[in-house]
Parts: sequence; C-alpha cells; structure tokens
Amino acid sequence: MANLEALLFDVDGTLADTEREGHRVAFNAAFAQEKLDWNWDGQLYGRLLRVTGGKERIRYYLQEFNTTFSGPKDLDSFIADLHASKTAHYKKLMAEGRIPLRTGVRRLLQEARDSGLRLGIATTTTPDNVFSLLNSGLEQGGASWFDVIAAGDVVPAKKPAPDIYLWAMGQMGLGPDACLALEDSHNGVRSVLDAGIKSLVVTVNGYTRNEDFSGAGLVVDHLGGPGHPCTALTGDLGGHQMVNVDLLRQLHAESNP
Ligand code: XBP
Ligand code: MG
Repeated sequence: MANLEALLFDVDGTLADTEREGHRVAFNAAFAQEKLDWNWDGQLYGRLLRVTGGKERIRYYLQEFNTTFSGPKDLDSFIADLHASKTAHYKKLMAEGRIPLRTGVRRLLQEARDSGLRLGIATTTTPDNVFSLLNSGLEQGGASWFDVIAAGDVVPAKKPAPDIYLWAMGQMGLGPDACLALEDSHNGVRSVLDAGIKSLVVTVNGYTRNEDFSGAGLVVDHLGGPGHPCTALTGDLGGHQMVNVDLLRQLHAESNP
C-alpha cells in the first residue's frame, strides 16, 4: 500500500468560492472597460462554467450564447486581450481581500504542513490569480507553502483533461498513489480520476452542488472547523467533525489498498 505524501488542491471553488463574486465580476468589468454590452449574470455564468479556462469560456459564450457578435478578424488576439483585462480586474478584487478562503482550508493546509505532507496546486485558472488569492488568503508568501503551482496554460488541455494533475505530479516526482486531490466540480473530478489519482475529496459549492462526483471517496459541504462541523453528502466522515489529516490518511488507505 502506497503512503500518502501529498495533497493536491484545486483552486476555484475549492480553496475559495471565487467564481460568482470573483471571476464573474472581473469578466463583467473587463466587458464594460472594452465597451462591450455583454453581461454574465449569475445564472448564465453557471452555464458557462461548463467550460474551464477563461479564454475558452469567452469563446464558448460567443459560439453558444452570442452568435451575432461580429468581432475582429483576429479573434484569438481579441479574446486574449479581453482575458488579460479580466485578469487585471480579478487580481484587484483579490488584493482588496474580497474573497476569503473557504471554511477549513487554512486549517487543513497548516495541519498538512505540520504533519509533513507536501502541498501542490492543480488549477485551470491563470497563475497570477492563484498567487493573488494565496497572498491575500494566507499571507504574503503564502504561495511558498506549495511545492508546485500547476496553473492555466502550462498544459495544452484544461480540465476535465488530466494534464494539469499529471504535470503537477511530474513536477513533484510523485505517482498518483502517493497523492490525494481536493476538488469542487465534475470537470475537476474527471481530471483527477483520469490522472490515475484514486483518493479524492469534493467540497461542493453553489454552482457545483448538483454535479456528478462519481469516483470521489467523500463529498462534503465544506472542510469544517472547530464548532463548525461539516456534513458528508457522500461517503463517511468516520466520526470526524471536520476534514483533517487523519481522515484524509484513512480515505487514502481505503482507496489505495
Ligand atoms: C476554474 C476555472 C477557471 C476560472 C477562471 O479553475 O475554470 O477558468 O473559472 O479563471 P479551477 P481564468 O476550478 O480548476 O481552479 O479566467 O484565469 O481561466
Ligand atoms: Mg474548481
């Protein structure tokens, strides 16, 4: 049986609930700045989240929801510039501390470090967004808690493709049996499982609550904390009130017999 050596965290929806009041707001700010009459309300954004990656999401929006837009000939550059503007707005939101880390995230990260587990990130979002979240959510230098930050375009195919998890494990010199992943979405679960990682915990959020998490050993409403117990929607907390390192080691042993 392999030992658990590392926790690999997704970012958006897992470390922090960044989509509705973070990324979506930043996209709309960029549209306004570029004088586009586009507005992604909460409901439309939930549908657009089917596609991971901000640039890919803009393209999906044009293909499926705004087919009358007659953009410039060089659509790739137009989308790239628009996305760069969105990222600038997002980083500003993060710097203002508008989006806190989710319940139990800081506690679990600290516990994992104290118990000698390595930490990695595997996300579809832009690297700058990760650094701004970690430096506001943890403290300046919080990104250094992680051995690797695998993010965005570092791989050719975004989630649900397994590329980002494979790249992260490659950088850490770890095989899938040494890792446990924490995700929030169906796309994320697919990416983890197709990367060969069998230990997987999902923390649902407003956008992903009803998605299919088949293959996840444990699905919870949040990671929990002292006086703020979490609830298992699928799987068993084994008597724990919160997701802690002991529980994760138990889950890892069960999924890697
Ligand atoms: C979530 C995503 C990202 C963000 C937007 O990533 O799919 O695209 O929604 O960020 P994950 P960008 O759940 O894998 O952390 O605009 O920088 O892509
Ligand atoms: Mg996510």
